Amino acid sequence: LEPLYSFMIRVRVPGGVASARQWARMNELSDSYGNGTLKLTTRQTFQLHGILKRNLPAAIQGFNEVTMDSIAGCGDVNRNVMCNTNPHESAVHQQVYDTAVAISAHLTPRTSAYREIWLDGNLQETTEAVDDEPVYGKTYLPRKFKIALAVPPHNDTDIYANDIGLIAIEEDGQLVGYNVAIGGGLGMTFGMPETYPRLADLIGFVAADDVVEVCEKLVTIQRDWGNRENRKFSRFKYTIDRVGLPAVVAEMHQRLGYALAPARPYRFTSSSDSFGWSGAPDGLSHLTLFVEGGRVLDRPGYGLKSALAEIASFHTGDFRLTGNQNLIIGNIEPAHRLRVQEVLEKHGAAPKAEQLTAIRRDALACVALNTCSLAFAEAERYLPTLLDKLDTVIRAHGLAEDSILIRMTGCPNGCARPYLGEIALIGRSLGRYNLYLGASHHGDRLNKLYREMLDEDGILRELTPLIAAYATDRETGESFGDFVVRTGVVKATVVGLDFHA
Ligand code: SRM
Ligand code: SF4
Repeated sequence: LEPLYSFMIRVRVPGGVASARQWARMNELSDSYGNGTLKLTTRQTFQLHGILKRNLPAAIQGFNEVTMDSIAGCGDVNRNVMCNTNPHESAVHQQVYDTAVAISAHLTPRTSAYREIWLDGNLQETTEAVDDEPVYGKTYLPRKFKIALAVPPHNDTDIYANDIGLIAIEEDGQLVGYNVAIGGGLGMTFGMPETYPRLADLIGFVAADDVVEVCEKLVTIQRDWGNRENRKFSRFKYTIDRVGLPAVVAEMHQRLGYALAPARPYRFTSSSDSFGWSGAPDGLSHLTLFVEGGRVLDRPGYGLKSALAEIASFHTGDFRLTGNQNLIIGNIEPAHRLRVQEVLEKHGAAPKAEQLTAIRRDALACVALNTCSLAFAEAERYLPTLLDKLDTVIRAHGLAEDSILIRMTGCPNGCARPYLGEIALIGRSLGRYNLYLGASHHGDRLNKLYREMLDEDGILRELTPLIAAYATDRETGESFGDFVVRTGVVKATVVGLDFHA
């Protein structure tokens, strides 16, 4: 008798935008085959947990009916391409989103195996034609590869954490191209200082029309130069540190046949989401909802999942998954604005952003226990409880509206991008966390280890005096991360190789 295996499936959503029909289908599939919840991930995809092995084909066929798939959700290929989500935030947003979709389409594996296994239900002898992978070749990549785009001043996709980060450059209201940053990646292993998180380095500017080609060349360099002997060192960041950034850039110029122009000026000011309504009340509007831990569910008194399912039945716009595990109900037509609000209120899921502290609104936690087999400790299920306690300290010091990025993961792989947390808690063992401090508020400086193996009392004991000092001694506009670096609580991490120093 075979054990009752259950699986997680990740569904790719380039740029995070799903139609109302797609949302409705994902919602149904999570009830029919999953554990009744939808997980919105830190890379703007859906995850369904608890799918029994026998139900995998039906679930995958269900995504396919609404033109969604799980190709490149995982594996040694380019993963979901991230993009800012709120169309209200920039006039060039649509063009940047179109670039994200174009990069995703260009780098999605062509293999027909997915269709044969999951959709047609009959594995055929593959032919040369269907197995032709123009970018990946026969070997695919040594490891996963990640690309994100952002439109300044919003770095809500944390572009520096990606193998390729693209920063949209606008001039006179027009998109002219992208600054290109390469070599970001966050995973590390405890006890192996040769592994480290690293932020992407800026290498130049490319015109909008050429950006897909630049991504392709960089992917092929990693395909050809990446370490295929030890997966611990096979991400692009290690390739770059092994051969040197200038060598990678020179090779890219050679493969392109031209050189990138110098990077153009830009400025990021934040990496969190802006909550509540935006857009024009008499035109299309957008509502950003806080989704704790990215988990869409119903529980007594709080029916977010039911509310969103009802909204999907009449909404003519879209659902936008943010890189901070939140959700934007996008492009709401004027006639539906009130109705959306009423449905959310009826289900007890209306935005209460103003009642939450900013630290909670901007928090990230990875899945961790009980579905992630790599977790040493809790994250998604525990962070809300810890935040109840931290909120008391935050409110006592008048910091309820001050955004401090707190991020928790159950292991050092970095799925909630903890190394970019102004405060980060990374699981070491059940109930014990390493505390990291001092990342910048907008994602361009890593944090640093401050204390090890803290339990909850230890976490509160360490953080309480730092929060109190921040409230009284900070300079105007100074973020918590900058404050702990300026006051010498931790040293700034300047480059990835300094992370453990
Ligand atoms: Fe992740 C592996 C969940 C974003 C770095 N990640 C996993 C697995 C699949 C565990 C496994 O391999 O068995 C987790 C599934 C848990 C579960 O039960 O659902 C998992 N990762 C997640 C998600 C769902 C976290 C979340 O709560 O939102 C995110 C889904 C992303 C997506 O939609 O594609 C997620 N993972 C990330 C990120 C953040 C990002 O991409 O912006 C990172 C750090 C960035 C990076 O890649 O450098 C990340 N995940 C990892 C790693 C370490 C990679 C490395 O280079 O060392 C692993 C382990 C591995 O690949 O061997 C991993
Ligand atoms: Fe699992 Fe670790 Fe990723 Fe959390 S950070 S989801 S514990 S692999």
